[in-house]
Amino acid sequence: MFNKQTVLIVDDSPSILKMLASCIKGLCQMKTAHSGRECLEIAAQIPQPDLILLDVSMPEMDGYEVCEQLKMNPVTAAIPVIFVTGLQGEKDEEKGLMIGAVDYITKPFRPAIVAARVSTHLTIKLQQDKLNQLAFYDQLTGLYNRHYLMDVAKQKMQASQQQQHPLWVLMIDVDHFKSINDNHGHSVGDLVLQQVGEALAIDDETAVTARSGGEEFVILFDQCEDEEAFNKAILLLDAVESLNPHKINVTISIGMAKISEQDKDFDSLLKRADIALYKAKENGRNRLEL
Ligand code: GH3
Ligand code: MG
Ligand code: MG
Ligand code: MG
Repeated sequence: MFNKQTVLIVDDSPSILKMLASCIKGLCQMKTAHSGRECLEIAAQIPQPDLILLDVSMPEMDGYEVCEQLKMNPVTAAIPVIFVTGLQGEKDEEKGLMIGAVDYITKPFRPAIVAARVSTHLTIKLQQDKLNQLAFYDQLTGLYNRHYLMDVAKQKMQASQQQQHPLWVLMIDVDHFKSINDNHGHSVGDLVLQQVGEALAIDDETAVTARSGGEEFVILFDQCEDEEAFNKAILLLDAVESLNPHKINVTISIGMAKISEQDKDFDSLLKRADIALYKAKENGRNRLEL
């Protein structure tokens, strides 16, 4: 789950880039950037760097400005930054740390010190990533968990109300899942949940899929008109029905609700999706209801 970490080294001097790279060789993978602008670009690309070694004195945009921009952008704000700079004044270091850098190394640097500090901050970053993984993701399916869903749902709901675009919520429950467990065992049940999770994980920027608990999933469709929302939901019914893990017939029921003016909070939208899900179960399962 956690790949080898990557450090982005940023300096306008090619020889310093080379020296820094040789200091941390073996600790991590490396990328390089020769300017602030290039750094901002690479930092936002997936897979993102785990740490940035940032020069201060560079033409066009200096390292302080680069760091400020990294910290202002939610996409890059969590990447730790270490300044590596010829500026040795107390005020320079103070400024670097005040704008959010985790460390400050002065040139000329000692290779062993660079390696030790990079290693420390990579360890902290790895621990942070593991905590985030536990806090926001479901460990069985790799989907988002209920906690993350509730956070993101609040934000999406606000944006939907402000910008007047539709938001859909789908509440999804595996049909007769208890009998799958009873007939095939709990570990096969777990495997079924993993496969259902994969089938529900829509690769689409406007969709968020979460396992909300047990054999229940919630999907948000953002900025999605009615017809598109129904079509996508029908594809999900089909995708799950065609899984057939261990030749077991698996189906889901879906309750759908669209945001309306009466929804004061996400719970009220979720409640309507839940009522629709209950209807889908009552009407025979393997179907969707509104
Ligand atoms: P319905 O069609 O009405 O939804 O019936 P159902 O059998 O799916 O519903 P019920 O709520 O009776 O059973 C859900 C079962 O899901 C009971 C519980 O033991 C099982 N379950 C919950 N979480 C997990 C899990 O993580 N792994 C496995 N294998 N089973 C789980
Ligand atoms: Mg420079
Ligand atoms: Mg259930
Ligand atoms: Mg069920």
